[in-house]
Amino acid sequence: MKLFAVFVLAVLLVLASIGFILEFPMAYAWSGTVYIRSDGRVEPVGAPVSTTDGVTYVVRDNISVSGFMSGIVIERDNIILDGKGFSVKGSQLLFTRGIYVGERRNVTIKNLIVQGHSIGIDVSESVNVRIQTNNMIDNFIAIQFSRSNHSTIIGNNITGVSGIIIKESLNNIVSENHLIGVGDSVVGQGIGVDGSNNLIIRNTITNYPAGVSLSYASGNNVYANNITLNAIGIDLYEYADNNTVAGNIIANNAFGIRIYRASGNRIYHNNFYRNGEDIDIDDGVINYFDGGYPASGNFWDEHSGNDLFHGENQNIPGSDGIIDKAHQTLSGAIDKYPLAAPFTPLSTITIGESMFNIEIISNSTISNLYINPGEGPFLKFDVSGPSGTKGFSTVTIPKTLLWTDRGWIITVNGQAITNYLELSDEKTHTYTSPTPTQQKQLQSAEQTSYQNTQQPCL
Ligand SMILES: [Ca+2]
Repeated sequence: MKLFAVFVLAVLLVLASIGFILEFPMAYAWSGTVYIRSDGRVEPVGAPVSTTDGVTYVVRDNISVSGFMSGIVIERDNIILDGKGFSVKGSQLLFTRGIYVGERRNVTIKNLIVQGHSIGIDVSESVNVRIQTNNMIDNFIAIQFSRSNHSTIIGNNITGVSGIIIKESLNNIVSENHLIGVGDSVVGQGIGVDGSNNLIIRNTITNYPAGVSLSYASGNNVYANNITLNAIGIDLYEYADNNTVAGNIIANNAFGIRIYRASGNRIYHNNFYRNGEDIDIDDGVINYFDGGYPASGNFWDEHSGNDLFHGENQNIPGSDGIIDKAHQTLSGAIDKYPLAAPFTPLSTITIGESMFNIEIISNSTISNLYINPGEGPFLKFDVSGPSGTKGFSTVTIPKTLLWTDRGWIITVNGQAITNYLELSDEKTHTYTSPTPTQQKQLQSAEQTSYQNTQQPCL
C-alpha cells in the first residue's frame, strides 16, 4: 500500500510539472445551446440539464454561448427550470440570449445566474411564466417580456443597462426585484412598460437614466417601489395614460417624475425626498397629484405647514394628517391634500388572487404590524418616536379586506381612545389618531357580536 501511495504521488508530481494537474480540477462548462424539447427530451445528448419526471429540469453545470445563440431554449409547457446556482454566460460582445421562452405556457425559471447577454431571459408570446430569484448580471436587457401575459417576475437581482422590459403585455406582476443600472449610461430603464394592467410592486430601482418608464401604457399600477438615484425616477412618457403611481419612495433623482404627453395618471401617497425637481411636466396634459379626500396626496419633503383642520376644504377643526394648505410644485402640479408625514405601505396581503394593501401615514416609527383576517378583524402595530414628542398615525384599511359598519375600536397600550378622526369612502376606512408610543391596536367593534364578519369579505 505504501508503495502504491508513493507511486500515485509521483505520478501527480509529474503531471503537475507539465501542467495537466492544474487544468484537471477546473470547473467544466458546457458550451453551446441546450434545448428542452416539446416531448421532454434534452438535446443535445450530454447537455448539462436533466430531468426525472419531465416537469422539473435541473441545470448541472455552467453553460456558455457565443454569437447569435441562446443558452437554453425552452420548447415545452408546464415545466420548472431550476438553475441550482449555475450560470448561463454570453460573450457580452455578440448578440446572445441566456434563456429563450417562445409561445409557452406555465414555465418557471429560477435560481440561475444569467450573465453577459444582449437579453438575459427573453419571453415571447407566452402565458403564466414565472421568473424567480435569478441573478441577472450585466446583460444589456436582463428580462424581456413581449406579448406575454399573466406572468410574474419576482425576487431577481439585476444589474446592467436595462432591467425588466415589458412590451405589449398585460396583467403581469413585477415584484420585489432589486435593480441597479450602469449609472452614466445614456440609455436604459430599470423597469420599462408598454402594455396594460401590469403591477410593479415593491421593487428597488437605482442608477438608471429612467427608473420606471411607462409609454403606450394604461391601467398599470406602480406601487410601493423604492426609486432612488436615477436621472428620472418615474418617466410617464408618450401615451402613458390612466396609470396609478402610489406608495413609492422617490428620492435623490434629478427628476422625481417626468410627465411628457401622458395624461389621466393618478400620483398619490408617494414620498418625495431630495429630488433635483420632484415633478417635471409637459404643458397641456391633465394628471392628478392627489387621490381626492380623504384618500389624500403625497409627502413632499419641501412642503410643510399646519394640520389643524380636516374636510374636503380643510376648514373643519381637527387634524387629519393632511397639511391644510395645498402644495404646488415648480412645474405647476397641484397636490390639494399634501401629507403631513411620510406614507408607509406596510403590508400587502394576498388572499386568492386578490391583493390588499394596509397603509399607514405617520411621523412616528411603525413596526411589528400584525394582521390576520382569518384570526379576526383586528390589526395592531407598534409606534415609537423620540420621548416627549407628539405623533400621529393615519391607518387605511380596505373595506374588501376587513369590513365593518360599526366602526373600529382603537386602543393604545390596551386602553381605548376616543380622540381620533374617522373618515371613510366607498373603498376604505381611514383613522387618524395621536400615537403616544408603544403598541396600538385597531379592532373592529363587531368582533364579538358578528362573528361571521371575521372572515375576509371578498
Ligand atoms: Ca389638515
